[in-house]
Amino acid sequence: MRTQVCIIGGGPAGLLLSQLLHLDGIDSVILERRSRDYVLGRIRAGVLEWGSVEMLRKAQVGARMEREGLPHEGTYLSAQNRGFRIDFQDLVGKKVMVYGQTEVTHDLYDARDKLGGVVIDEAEGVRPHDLDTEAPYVTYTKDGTEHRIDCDFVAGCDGYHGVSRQSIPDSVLQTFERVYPFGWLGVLSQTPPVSEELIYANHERGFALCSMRNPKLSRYYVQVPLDDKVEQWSDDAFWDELRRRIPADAAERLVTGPSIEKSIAPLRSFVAEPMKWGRLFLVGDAAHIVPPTGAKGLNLAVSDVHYLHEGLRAHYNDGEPEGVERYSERALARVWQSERFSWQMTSLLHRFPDQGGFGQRMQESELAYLEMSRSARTTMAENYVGLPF
Ligand code: FAS
Ligand code: PHB
Repeated sequence: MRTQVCIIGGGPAGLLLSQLLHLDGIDSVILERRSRDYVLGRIRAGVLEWGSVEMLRKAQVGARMEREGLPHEGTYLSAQNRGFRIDFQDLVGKKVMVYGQTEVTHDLYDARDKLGGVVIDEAEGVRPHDLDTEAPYVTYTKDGTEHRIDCDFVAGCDGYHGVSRQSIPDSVLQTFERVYPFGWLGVLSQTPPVSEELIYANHERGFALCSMRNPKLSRYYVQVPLDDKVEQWSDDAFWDELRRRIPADAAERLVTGPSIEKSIAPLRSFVAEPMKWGRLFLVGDAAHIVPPTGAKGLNLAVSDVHYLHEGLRAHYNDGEPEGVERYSERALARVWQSERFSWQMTSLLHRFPDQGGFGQRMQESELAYLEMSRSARTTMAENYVGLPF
């Protein structure tokens, strides 16, 4: 088989890139390790920057998001039992869209099917070859038969544990990492959200987040020690801990119910440089990870797709090589801005084992300054809604 762009990974990055390339007449094939049901069953991100909303519209994937998504013009932060609002619309004239990654992935798969996109799932042993030549190719096994795809470029959209980043020689690859000494215990429940907008809560017992997927489906998180196991947390224990950490008025309104999904995710900041080597591009989680505090993970995957799609379109349709050649430089500039913001939000809102009383007071005073200072809230809003591409 031959294609112009071979995409490894059928998550949001791979699917969105394939869809945008298709609309520009550039053919691609997606190789996905898991089954479609498995990919569609993952519960992950919940907030889209408006730039991501516009990218999904551009990809002709925005219709259900427009109908079912929840535009949010602000968010709440809280500390010491007091909440205050960051008014995105008033401060920076922008908003975000609450629409789950699960739904985005569903919509992308539907769009690829509608246009006859080629997504090969349950592809095993995917391996890119000759990436440092002008004739790369990718091999994989499906139903016991080995296959080869010849291509012009390989897009590594295969996430943090994928094969693409490992294909860049150690002598070339540089990585930067910070692992946080805690995780997030997340619960999905078919209950009405406690608040119209999200609540990010700083508390001396640890961070908590009140989010949602729709008016009948809530998503909550509490910070837990790294060695906690999800089995240790009954639903009642989770709800009791969440109530302790959010403002009393919200705690009183909280409607609890059985968890329909409950899991613990570790938190890390991670970046691999460069995001291009030979004919290989790293895209999304294959190149970087952010702690979910700033709601940037999925949005950074969309950001990379923006730069790579623009570069490949100029290469194929205009004979312009610059976008492809400068992909890594351009994508990384925005990656590091999101890494900075996600690290700052995580440092501000979580309880660190060694921070002591002084550290807690520093966090509380920074939150108090955010509440009193319009310019501080404007900075927070500008970063949260997403910096320009
Ligand atoms: P993905 O990991 O989504 O997709 C990669 C795909 O490649 C997967 O389908 C995988 O099966 C496939 N793959 C891997 N190796 C392969 C191989 N060798 N061959 C073929 N296919 C292969 N972000 C937020 O903004 N907010 C959140 O709340 C949030 N919560 C998260 C919770 C968890 C548990 C995790 C893991 C991530 C969370 N994220 C969150 C980040 C997440 O949303 C990612 O940023 C987003 O999925 C990135 O999309 P992709 O880059 O497409 O990577
Ligand atoms: C979510 O709804 O899953 C969510 C929202 C905002 C975040 C992280 C996760 O910062």
